[in-house]
Amino acid sequence: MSEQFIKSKAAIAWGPNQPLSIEEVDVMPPKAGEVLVKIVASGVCHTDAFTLSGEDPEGIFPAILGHEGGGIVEQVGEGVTSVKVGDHVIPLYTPECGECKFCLSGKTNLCQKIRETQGKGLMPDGTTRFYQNGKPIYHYMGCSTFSEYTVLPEISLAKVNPEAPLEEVCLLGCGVTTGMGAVMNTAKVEPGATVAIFGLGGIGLSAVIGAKMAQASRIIAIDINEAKFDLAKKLGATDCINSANIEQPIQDYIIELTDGGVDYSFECIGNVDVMRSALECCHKGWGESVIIGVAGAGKEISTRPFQLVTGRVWRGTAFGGVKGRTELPDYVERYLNGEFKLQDFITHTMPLEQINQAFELMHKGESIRSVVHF
Ligand code: NAD
Ligand code: AHE
Ligand code: ZN
Ligand code: ZN
Repeated sequence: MSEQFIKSKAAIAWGPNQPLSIEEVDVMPPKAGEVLVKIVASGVCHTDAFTLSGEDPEGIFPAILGHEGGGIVEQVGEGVTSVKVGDHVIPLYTPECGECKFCLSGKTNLCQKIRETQGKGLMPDGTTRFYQNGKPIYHYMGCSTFSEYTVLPEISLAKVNPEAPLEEVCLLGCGVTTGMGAVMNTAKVEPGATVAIFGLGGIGLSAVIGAKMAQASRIIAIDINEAKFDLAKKLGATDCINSANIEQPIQDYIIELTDGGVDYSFECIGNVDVMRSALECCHKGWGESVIIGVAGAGKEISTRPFQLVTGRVWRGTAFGGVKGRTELPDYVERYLNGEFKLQDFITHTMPLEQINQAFELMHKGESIRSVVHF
């Protein structure tokens, strides 16, 4: 263990379903190709709660969660050329190396250069940069933004315009980019199309923004928490449905409402039953359903194959299909140009010390996004 570590305040997840514990950790300096980042703010995404719940097959403890951050480069390791001290950056859980088979394919944003070690909570060299009393603490999704200081591979950083407030554009590190990207990149919703969006958290509401931008003619927003409907309407939803109040299967209801089904649907919850409804509410012959929600270990999706034989398409998306290093800076520019707002999403802000409240608010359905600051 190097002696040159710095001290950092961090929220440690010691085990499944335990509250995060704010403690001091030792952060090792960045190795070759790595960057030390001072995190300014981080959103709390449902995926953080999912992993903390113990449902994530890749969940590993003790770990420092958080993957929706914004920060400033503090120190660079040997050979790092694309960022320098003082640059404003957004950590990427989907890196972009530009040279792996996936990056070179031009068909996906799922760079696999460091996926194996990232999934084990480690840096690409197979070790961690976080320790406490000499014992390792694991990284999370290659980001660990619930720490004042974190280390990331250079390929996992998008350099963004320093004029953008990191307390807001941190949301582009996951939720908002995922929802908008799913609509515009993955589904490529066209003007006039009809859209159904299941789940109106940070992801679903961002999909509503994407659908409005794509000039969808009808944006049907579905949730079981009606408190989400005002914002959904403000962002462009044309219909809001509380699926808990519908007697018939929600897919049948939507098919009736839309003369045969929607052109595109998006599942933004992580519920495999709703994933089925989302597929089956799509129009025969061409309707496409995009899975965004993350389902727990052991869960499987099902439908009658006839649904696909008759032309519906089932697909999924990670980070909205966005290539982080080359495309995310432009999302920040579009935000700065006023194309969409982020403040609408930030229902709560709090210091890191109160991060457990962010999880409570999410579970009670009272927040869209909580942003913790350092
Ligand atoms: P969230 O908790 O903020 O929102 C989920 C919403 O779904 C809530 O409004 C809730 O009321 C609603 N809901 C729950 N059960 C429902 C049901 N049966 N029918 C209708 N609505 C229901 O979560 P979020 O942060 O918006 O994340 C949503 C999902 O997307 C999570 O599974 C998360 O892990 C996943 N996610 C995936 C990606 C990706 O790249 N694929 C990125 C970010 C988040
Ligand atoms: N580790 C889980 C899967 C979790 C998952 O699907 N993560 C999404 C991002 S969610 C962001 O909030 C993702 O990008 N997946 C692609 C990838 O390579 O992880 C499991 O089931 O093992
Ligand atoms: Zn996320
Ligand atoms: Zn790659």
